[in-house]
Amino acid sequence: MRQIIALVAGVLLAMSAAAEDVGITVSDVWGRATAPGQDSGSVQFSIISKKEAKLVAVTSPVAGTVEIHSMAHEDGKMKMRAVESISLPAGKAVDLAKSGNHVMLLNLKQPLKAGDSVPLTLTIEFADKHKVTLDTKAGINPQGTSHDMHDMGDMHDMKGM
Ligand SMILES: [Cu+2]
Repeated sequence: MRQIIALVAGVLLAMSAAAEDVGITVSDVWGRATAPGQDSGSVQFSIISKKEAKLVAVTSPVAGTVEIHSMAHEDGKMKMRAVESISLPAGKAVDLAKSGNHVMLLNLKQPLKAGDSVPLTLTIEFADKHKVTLDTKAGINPQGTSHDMHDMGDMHDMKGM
């Protein structure tokens, strides 16, 4: 009998460990300070999942709406649009910035200031439809500290964005 109890306890322990360690690492989470009057900002990060998964949603208490955006050349211009998800191939680091993807914080409730730490909750769905959420924080950099490619502010002022 004691052996059975030990066995059950062992299984429960294994389960809780699995729930905590979902095998996803998010790093380099950053955004840029907003200009006066600007009510949207973009966030970049690098993410790696041990198992095949996809990033399906992001929420933040500072934004009314959060969208996942991709960028593509269309008619010689960079255009961005909201996508439903970003694929995370097993064991492969996905750097949003490198692929031109980013997370868009829209209808900001407060300006993003350099030095701020903005909470983000990522929802990740595995191939078996099982979902997990992951909390992280984006460090806000001063304006104009990075490459033009990352400078989303102006692009989102374009008509239709
Ligand atoms: Cu965007």
